[in-house]
Amino acid sequence: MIDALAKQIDQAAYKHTAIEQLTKQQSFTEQQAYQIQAASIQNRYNRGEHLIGLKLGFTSRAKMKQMGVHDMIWGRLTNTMLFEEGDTLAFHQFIHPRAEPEICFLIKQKIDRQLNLLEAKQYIEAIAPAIEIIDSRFKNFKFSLEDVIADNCSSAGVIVGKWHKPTIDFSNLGMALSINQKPVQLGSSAAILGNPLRSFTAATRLAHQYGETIEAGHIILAGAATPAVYIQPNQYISAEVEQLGSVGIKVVD
Ligand code: OOG
Ligand code: MG
Repeated sequence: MIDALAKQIDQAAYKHTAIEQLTKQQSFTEQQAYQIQAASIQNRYNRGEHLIGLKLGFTSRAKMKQMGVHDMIWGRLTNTMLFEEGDTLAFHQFIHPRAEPEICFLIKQKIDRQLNLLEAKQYIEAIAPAIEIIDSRFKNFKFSLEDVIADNCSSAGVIVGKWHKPTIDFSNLGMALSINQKPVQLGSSAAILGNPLRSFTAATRLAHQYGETIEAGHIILAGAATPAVYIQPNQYISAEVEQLGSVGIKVVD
């Protein structure tokens, strides 16, 4: 069951074609959903992709409310999901992409256990503003918590801005998502579990619980501070974070 569902969701992502929710075919638990995610990402590794970090999702009330779910989730980021400023996002390679303003951590040293808030900063090399592109493989972007976990938490793209030393206090920074330089969502980093550092420690807990090691050079996305916004070709998408600056990317057909 796990492998068959994993193959379906991987193919939907690979062919950027929406499918019915997996839970409509077969019910499964949250734990099995993470097994489906792991098996589906194995298909990517078999195609030559590699892990570059982890992402947390539903770490803000705004996101939980938008998507009608009740719990934090985590997913895996691979090298083909990474874009740089100056690249373009090809709309046709997605299904119905949405953008979110995020904060990204760069890992300084290997982490193979749960960290607490006091020690966490020693493991962070740098922080940056980021845009996450999510693209549910399910029709109409509708899913249950189990579905979205199996779907690697809708992960599809990450654009990371300039790195900054983690010495600044990033617990309550203004954040915005803009389209064509016009803000469409406004929030604060405090919306992310009260402090994005909590997302980081949650990532260390979940990675440890599920047997993933966080390596030096990996990135961790803390989760969106605001609801996600659908994007379209010919738009310029940017995220601004107070004190960290902005990052942007152009969407083409
Ligand atoms: C799931 C991904 C959520 C976030 O930052 O909260 C997420 C989704 O909304 O499709 O990436
Ligand atoms: Mg996100």
